[in-house]
Amino acid sequence: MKKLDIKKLKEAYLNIFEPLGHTKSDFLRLEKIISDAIENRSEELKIRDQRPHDWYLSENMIGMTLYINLFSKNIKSLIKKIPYFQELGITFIHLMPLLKPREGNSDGGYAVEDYRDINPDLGTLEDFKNLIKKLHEQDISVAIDFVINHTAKEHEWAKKASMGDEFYQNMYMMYDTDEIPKKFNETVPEVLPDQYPGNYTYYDDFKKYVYKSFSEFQWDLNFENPYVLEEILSIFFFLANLGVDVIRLDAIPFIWKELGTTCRNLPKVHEFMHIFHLANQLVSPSVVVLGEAIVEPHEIVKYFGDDEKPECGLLYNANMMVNLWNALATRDVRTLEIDQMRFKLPHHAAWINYIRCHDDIGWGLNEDALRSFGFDPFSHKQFLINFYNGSFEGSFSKGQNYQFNKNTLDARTNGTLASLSGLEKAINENDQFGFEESLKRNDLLNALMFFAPGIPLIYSGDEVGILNDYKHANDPNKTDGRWIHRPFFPWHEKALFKDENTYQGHIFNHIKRLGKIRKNEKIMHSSIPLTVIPTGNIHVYTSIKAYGDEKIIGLFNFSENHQVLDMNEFKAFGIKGLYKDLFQNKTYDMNANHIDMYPYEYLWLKLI
Ligand code: OTU
Repeated sequence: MKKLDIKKLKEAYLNIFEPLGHTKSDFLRLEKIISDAIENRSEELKIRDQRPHDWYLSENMIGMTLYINLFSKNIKSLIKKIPYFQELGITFIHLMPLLKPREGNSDGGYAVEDYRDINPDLGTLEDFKNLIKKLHEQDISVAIDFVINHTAKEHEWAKKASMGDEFYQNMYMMYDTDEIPKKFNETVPEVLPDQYPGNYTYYDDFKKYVYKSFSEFQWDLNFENPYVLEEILSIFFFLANLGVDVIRLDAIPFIWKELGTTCRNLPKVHEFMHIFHLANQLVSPSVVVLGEAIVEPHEIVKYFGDDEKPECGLLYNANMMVNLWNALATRDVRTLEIDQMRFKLPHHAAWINYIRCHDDIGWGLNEDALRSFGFDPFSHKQFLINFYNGSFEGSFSKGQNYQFNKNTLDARTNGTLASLSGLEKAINENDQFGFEESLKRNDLLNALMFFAPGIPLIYSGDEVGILNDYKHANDPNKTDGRWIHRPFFPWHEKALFKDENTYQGHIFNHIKRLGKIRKNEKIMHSSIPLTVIPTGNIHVYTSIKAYGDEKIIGLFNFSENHQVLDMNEFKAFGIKGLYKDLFQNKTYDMNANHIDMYPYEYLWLKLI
């Protein structure tokens, strides 16, 4: 084992656990777990570990996220779909929760009953290992979820705890009286105020109050207990040793709780993330930790850590996701311009860029920025909620409110990319102009997602313009509103994917082209940040990526009107001479006085 790394790990461990009364001898148990995991790592994976440590920063990375059962039924049949991924240029697949969930409603698999087994509806561990092998053979890397904040209340530990076993009760946060739980409720915001208000549940059969952040059946683990970390890390290595390339740690901001706080993003969470990084380096150094932290913009970026103290390798760029929708509704790109995508990140870090995912859109905009542009954050959020649920006059969107709070009027938004950006409404109203505009909006958002530094991640179905599914609630396990944007994949429309005259084919082929062009340009490597060019036009997001002698300018018109950009600002950035649009091969003379842009047009201009 690398001595230096184990020393660092020990320090990080003792930082957390020494004040809680644990000692160096407790650390020996963790050391043993690590040496066992190293031993269990196959020779094949050890060879895979030798690939460049920053493999996931490559411009080659194009991601897709999908539920196996919704996409292809099960793991075996997913293998048959590999050619589909190849045709689209996908090189990275995030498989939504596939470990054995509780029966019935499992929050889409985020309530796990057994982390060491596969959901029997999807297949077996052997099937899964075989799938990984097949994907690796085609240079497609694989991410899976690891839900570390909570287990299902049917997990073996939880069952033992509810039968009175104290050791297992200590794995969770359980209380005899409601004194402490009530105090938590005073400062901890609710995630699911609609269905599961509050942060605890009382169980009469075993007379305990149990802490839960999400649903009643998802019990939070107690990270103050070193045995929890040991179990969690040994499962992490179990998953890594199956051959997965990326492990998505779910809901990380929630794992550490302290009375009197919001129990989100506390400093200790970062200590734990650093521990994950160090332990991973020891056992499975080519595996990447993807942190799921959908929190305020300035809190998200902290989960990368820094070069000295790295944490996650990948994070969701939730800030950009929200700003994209904001820009589309307002036709104003100013919040996008101060987005996180322009930051130079630590060497090990990259964003996952996405337009929407399996979850709702939470309107976590940068409030200071909004105020500085003259928007009142509260009323602006109300505008966005109503714009995207379609009730705002002139809206093109067909989303739905999620977790609407009638006291605060707060809500989040559900809907597929196509339905949110106008396609569903246009089809319903037989509106040809709206239809064409909605495709342009779709293309624009995808083009910016592919241009931004980081890995573009498509939610399966959005590449063929999938619309909202209003039938989900007929399934008693799918009453949660987020199922509206998690429909079955429309294989019955497959013939249309190749026909550019259909919306399915139009979007599909556009994504294919974006991927091809991106993969061809070294400058699309995730380590290369972009710089915003302040053109004075608030409708066009204008930015440049530069690397050595290479330059690419990205221009994205978020309005339905023609726009004219004054070239003076460009000159201040040393931009002159001829540039070629990578999509239409059209040449642009940057010595001219202005550039004209069509409604919703985007350009990737490369210096020639
Ligand atoms: C995650 O989301 C998953 O993505 C959800 O699908 C799960 O339901 C949930 O965890 C529980 O496992 O609040 O509304 O900052 O925003 O963890 C979604 C992180 C969520 C949270 C996020 C959570």
